Amino acid sequence: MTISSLWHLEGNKNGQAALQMLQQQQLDIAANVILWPVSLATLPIRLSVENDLSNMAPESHFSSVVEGGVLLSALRRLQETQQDFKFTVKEDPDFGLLLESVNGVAGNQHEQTYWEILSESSGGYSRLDVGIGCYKPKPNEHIILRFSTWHKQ
Ligand code: B12
Repeated sequence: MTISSLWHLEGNKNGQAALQMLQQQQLDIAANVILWPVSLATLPIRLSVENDLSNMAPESHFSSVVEGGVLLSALRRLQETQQDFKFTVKEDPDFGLLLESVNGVAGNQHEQTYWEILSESSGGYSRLDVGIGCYKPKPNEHIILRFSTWHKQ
């Protein structure tokens, strides 16, 4: 719609009605843009579960997070869709959510065991520097939940 055709519409009664309709349509479009929920991209991730301490066969799963979503959401999504994947968390007053157990195996203060969370890339492993409630996985990241021991220093 050019300025000259708008001017032409303003000049007569039918034109004014058409102009009002046009303005209403533009308002509707603007309202939809503002109110419509934006669907965020879904990022696939791979999740492995390893427990060498009790000779369990390693498991490999696929899950996803929305863009900017945290690892906890990928674990929840997996738990909802896979019968053989279960986890529990414990809330820490300082650092948020601790991954307490995976598939019924829980970290134990007395035995000094815990679920360590790693990221694997080209065969190299790095420990996540925050917990599952804060960590934002990257697309196609390979996360490993490994049952491990810790030692008092
Ligand atoms: C010792 C220690 C551990 C030990 C705790 C052993 C024990 N039961 O005593 C172990 C090895 C289990 C551990 C694990 C992890 N830890 Co740690 N840990 C520490 C450390 C060095 C000291 C904590 C402590 O003893 N405080 C003194 C006691 C008296 O206070 P407390 O409140 O009772 O301490 C408890 C909490 O700190 C809790 N805890 C320990 N680590 C973590 C991590 C998370 C995410 C949560 C929710 C709770 C938690 O366990 C302690 C004992 O119950 C701190 C560093 C620090 N500055 O605090 C890091 C620290 C808390 N850990 C950290 C991290 C990242 C982890 C892991 C996620 C690492 C990983 N990638 O696997 C895992 C947790 C994984 C999971 N299952 O969710 C980060 C947390 C950062 C953040 N903002 O989230 C810290 C701050 C180290 C850092 N990067 O600077 N940890």
